[in-house]
Amino acid sequence: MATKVNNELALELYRGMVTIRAFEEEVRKMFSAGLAPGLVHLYSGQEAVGVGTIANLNSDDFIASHHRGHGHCVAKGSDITRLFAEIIGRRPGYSLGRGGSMHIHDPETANLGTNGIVGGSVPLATGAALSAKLRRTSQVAVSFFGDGVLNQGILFESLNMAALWSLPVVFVCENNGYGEFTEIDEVTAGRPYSKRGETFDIPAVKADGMDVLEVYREVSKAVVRAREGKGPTFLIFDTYRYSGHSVGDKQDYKDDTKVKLWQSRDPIVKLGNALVKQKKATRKELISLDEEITATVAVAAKAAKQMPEPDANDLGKHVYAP
Ligand SMILES: Cc1ncc(C[n+]2csc(CCOP(=O)(O)OP(=O)(O)O)c2C)c(N)n1
Repeated sequence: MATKVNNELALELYRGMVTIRAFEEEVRKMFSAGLAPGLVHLYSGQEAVGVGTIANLNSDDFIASHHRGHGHCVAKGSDITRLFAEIIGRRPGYSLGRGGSMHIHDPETANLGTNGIVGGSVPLATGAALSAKLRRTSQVAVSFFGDGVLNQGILFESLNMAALWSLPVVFVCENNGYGEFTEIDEVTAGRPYSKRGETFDIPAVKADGMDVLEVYREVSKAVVRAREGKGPTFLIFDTYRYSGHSVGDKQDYKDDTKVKLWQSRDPIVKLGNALVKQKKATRKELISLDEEITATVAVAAKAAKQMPEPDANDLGKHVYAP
């Protein structure tokens, strides 16, 4: 099925990716200024995967994210000031400022949260899909996970259940080439990695994660399939993280030539060039859009920094179900 991407959608995808890039730059500054407790893992470079995937979802479709998950939260529609607030430990944040970068959750956007447990998003999304099926809704669940999850048992258990029960779940592997400081190809058997889906008779596709339109089209087919009750899809998007594993990583394990090659395939530049070439936008319009978004994100970051710190009385909240 060919999915048409109209002008409005293409601009929405562009806007989404620029917002995430600007957001992550602010987070980098916050961490460097000592404002963000714990670690932060930036999504810059991978924007096309989150934005192209989530553009296919309704507000009540579930996502489950990973430790590099700010971009997913932004794309799903969370308020960026509250996201910043959570990351720097301020009370108006999504987890009352107690969770930080890897413990953001937003029930209003059906976001089951960022997650410090590598692979944690896989059973969460599979469970949400089971719940949608049992409740007979048309909701779909997306699990975002890194290539580091390709060798984890929980992935195989979840794929088995999802296939067996035809669950409406889309497995989205963001293959950014590294698990912490190790090249994934050095530690992972079974090529292409999409075969992991095929083993369970799940349609599996490997596609370009630097091309937001390609991501959009592949996920669109998977979401239609899930909504029609035909079960899961396993997608692997090849992408790249521009930053280190977490902010502060010197990245001396990266090969300069490879870095330049991936940067030359930047998803924002790629879509921007296509929009200009197809006369859907002028270069000037795109530059002013970039500036406008960057300024809006900076205002949100500033507002978050002025917010109050967590309240000690909130300590026990959200620990037990009401
Ligand atoms: C279950 C578990 N094992 C190990 C870790 C430590 N750890 C944190 S991030 C990470 C690498 C994950 O790599 P990948 O899934 O490829 O994601 P990326 O960081 O490349 O985006 C590891 C091993 C963890 N948080 N959870």
